[in-house]
Amino acid sequence: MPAYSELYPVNNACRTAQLLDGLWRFRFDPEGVGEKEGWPAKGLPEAISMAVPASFCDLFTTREERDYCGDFWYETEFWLPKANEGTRQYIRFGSATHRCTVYCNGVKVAEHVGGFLPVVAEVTGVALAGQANRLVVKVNNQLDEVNIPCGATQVLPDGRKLARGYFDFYNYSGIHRSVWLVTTPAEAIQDYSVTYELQGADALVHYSVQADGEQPVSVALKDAQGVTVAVGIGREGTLTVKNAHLWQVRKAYLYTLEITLGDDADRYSDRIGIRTVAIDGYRVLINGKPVYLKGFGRHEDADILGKGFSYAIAKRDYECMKWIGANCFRTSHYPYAEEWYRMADEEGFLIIDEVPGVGMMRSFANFAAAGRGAGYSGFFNSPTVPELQKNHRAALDEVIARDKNHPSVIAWSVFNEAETTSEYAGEYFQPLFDFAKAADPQHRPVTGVLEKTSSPQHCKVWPMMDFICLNRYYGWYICGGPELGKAREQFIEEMDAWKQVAPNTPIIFTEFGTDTLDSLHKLPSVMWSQEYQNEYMEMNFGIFDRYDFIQGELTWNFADFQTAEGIMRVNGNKKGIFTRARQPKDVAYLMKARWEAKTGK
Ligand code: GCB
Repeated sequence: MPAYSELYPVNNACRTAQLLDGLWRFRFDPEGVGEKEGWPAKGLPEAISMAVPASFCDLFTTREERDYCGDFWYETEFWLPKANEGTRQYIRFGSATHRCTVYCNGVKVAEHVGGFLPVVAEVTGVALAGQANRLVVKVNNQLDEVNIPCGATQVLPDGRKLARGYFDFYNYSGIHRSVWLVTTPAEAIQDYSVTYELQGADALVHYSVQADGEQPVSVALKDAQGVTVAVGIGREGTLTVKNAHLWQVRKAYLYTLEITLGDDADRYSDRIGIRTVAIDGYRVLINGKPVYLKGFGRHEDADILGKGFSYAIAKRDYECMKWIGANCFRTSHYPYAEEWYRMADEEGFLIIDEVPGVGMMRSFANFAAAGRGAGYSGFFNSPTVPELQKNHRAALDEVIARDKNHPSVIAWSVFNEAETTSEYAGEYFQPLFDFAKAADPQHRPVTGVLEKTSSPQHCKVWPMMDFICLNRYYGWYICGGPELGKAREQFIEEMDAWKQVAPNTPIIFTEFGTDTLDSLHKLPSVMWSQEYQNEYMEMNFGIFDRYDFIQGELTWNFADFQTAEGIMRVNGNKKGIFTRARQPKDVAYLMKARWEAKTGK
């Protein structure tokens, strides 16, 4: 478990959660002089204003600022009302990309590595009531091979650093998610978890609560009308819910779990959904019933905001995903803002929750190498691998702690397109798979996402997976355009090989797609035209329907998104089913017709 509580901030009679979002002070620190010059205590000299939450990148008008790589600093102030004396106080960042050090009134209060999970800094005793408290954060967005996502930091002839990801999304950086000032009682509820068992029409909810001190814990479960349906006493126990309303795919039902410490010393409430997840042969079961996964690999990505969270964008995206008949998405290639999961809980969407285990193949265009099955760079036999593995494991630990109670989360994805063909990769991943399985109280399926080289014959990791995720681009990176027929044959050949080795394991396609310009129509089709995107999809759907063990199709990508510059990218990746402005390309109507008709297999 991470050293701090991952509980999402709430306001109630015992706790407060105040958003610190807004315009903060900001400056770059290319020489890394901030600490030496005393910025944590004195504040940032010659600072400019900066929006929080947002990526800083697309708010600027020069290339140097947009592509800035190195240390950069944020500063704001916050007040603790005098009434808060006797409480414990925390500053909670939804994320800071990719690593940060947090200072309050000049005192270092937290350090965190990993850009897509919360950072919690306790400021009790450091922040003073009845005065303005200075909050200063140093963030750094360099890439290397010991942190995830992996990449390199190049130094240009003029001395500037440039982040070069071994991955296909722009290295958006900044404080991407909301920042909260949280107060709790001195003795507080720190965490809770729930697991479910279905017994006919009834359900058993096994709960466990972690809290400070020795005070007794009680819990109450309320239905959607606010009626208490079960109560429990003790830090662990089982609630019996008669005639339980199950949380179902695209038909969510949420109960509220209310936890009380002592005689109202602390309270915490959360919405939970009663459902089970299991793999049975080649089927994925939710509440014991098979479900065929339909949807997307996505990104947190939008014009101007970069990877900054916005409820407006998330709302539009859920409306588009509902319109098209989707039921699932993968948080490619990193854990998303918590609000995405809370909305999925309400909408009944399924999530494959991925950690930033991406870029584990040394190449600046590994999407192409991977797509063609050309990649082998000896990535996992480097001496720095133990340190990488430690960070990778920490990300799994933190994501499971953060997301374990979401009914929407049905699986953990340990990596995307790692170089899984060496013995070293097997040794690297086995402990991570074991860890993820054990750390999750619900023991959800654990998976990873395989590129083309990770064939059934050569991949060392697929036997560790509860279901196998494949990214395949037959008809795009392999045999595109006039060779679409040949692409189909090769695709069948590969799927027959999978059928030989794993006929009883579900296969989910987690990527397939074509770059497509919404401005380009062409009869007959050419690659990049909307017509070609349709033909490619029809070919892929034909393959998916041929095999029983293919139990899901999550296309790449929900929307066009920003990447690094290069000759294969036209101001970003254009494989969206929707444009970056979230308008449908022609293919969206094809997918809508298919997905609305397709209820299972
Ligand atoms: C992949 C990667 C994804 C890329 C995609 C592409 O295999 O997993 O990050 O964006 O291919 O479009 O090339």
